[in-house]
Amino acid sequence: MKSGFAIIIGRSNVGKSTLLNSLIGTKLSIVTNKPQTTRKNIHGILSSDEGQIVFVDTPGVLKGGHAGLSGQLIDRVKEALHGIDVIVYVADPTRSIGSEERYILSLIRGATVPKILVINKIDEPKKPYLDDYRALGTEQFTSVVELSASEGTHVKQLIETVFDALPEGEPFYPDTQRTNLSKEEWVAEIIREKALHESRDELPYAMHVVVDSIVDKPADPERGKPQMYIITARILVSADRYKKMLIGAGGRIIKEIGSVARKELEGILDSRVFLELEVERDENWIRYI
Ligand SMILES: Nc1nc2c(ncn2[C@@H]2O[C@H](COP(=O)(O)OP(=O)(O)OP(=O)(O)O)[C@@H](O)[C@H]2O)c(=O)[nH]1
Ligand SMILES: [Mg+2]
Repeated sequence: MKSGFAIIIGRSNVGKSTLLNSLIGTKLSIVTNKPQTTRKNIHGILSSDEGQIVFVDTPGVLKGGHAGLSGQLIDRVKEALHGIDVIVYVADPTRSIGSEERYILSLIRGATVPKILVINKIDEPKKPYLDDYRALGTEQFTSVVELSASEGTHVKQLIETVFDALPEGEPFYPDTQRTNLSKEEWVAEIIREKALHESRDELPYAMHVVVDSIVDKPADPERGKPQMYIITARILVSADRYKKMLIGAGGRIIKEIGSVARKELEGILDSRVFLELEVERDENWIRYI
């Protein structure tokens, strides 16, 4: 049996979280078209006859952005690099190799583990920088896999390439476990994804979601009651003006966020969900991430 940790690293928006979800076959990590969506290192556990791969989705490296947040996120990436067995570096061939790429390459330069370059988004009709990344792959990586995380093309090939690179070993997690996230953390992420979709300007960098409780009410067929989760959550923002933006006129925005999140949670949890959502000002939210 093989086992080990494979870090998924790359600049913001290249599709690292989309790839994690595609590798595991379920939605563990949230995805948006905004940079700095992922904020914590999320383990996606893949167990098969060959062994176990723990993929670690990390925050995207972004130059600029919110100063405090960016620094904290880079620290997370550096933490995730410790004790790793394989590096999966994700690149986007629609964007040129820039200072962010050079910075990440410098972070992994000294690593002695196998390095796989994933060139993602091959479904995109225009990939002007494809040859640049292919050249980078030949120069600095052990192998290169071109794939589409969103369409699932060649994702299996990546799994095989990672297994080939892993050492022999025992699994780290029970083989039915899919992630290191608690149910509360995962639900908070789903809500944050919906809030990000609804928010513009600097709001994405001024917001955090906390789930305070999840009560699981088992089904009661005799009384005709289905299984139900009662979830209480808060969206924390750093200033009153953000609170106003998230609530919207007559509560329109927060209602929309709650309703879209509830529907998605019901689908994934295969249960009724009652979601109680509030917006609260807390200028110290960044401490909780
Ligand atoms: N066309 C295309 N788009 C993709 C693909 N994979 C991801 N995307 C899109 O790229 C955007 C960013 O995806 P994410 O998975 O959130 O990217 P990320 O690298 O995790 O971003 P951060 O967490 O902010 O670092 C989203 O709009 C995705 O839908 C792909 O294979 N093809
Ligand atoms: Mg992400």
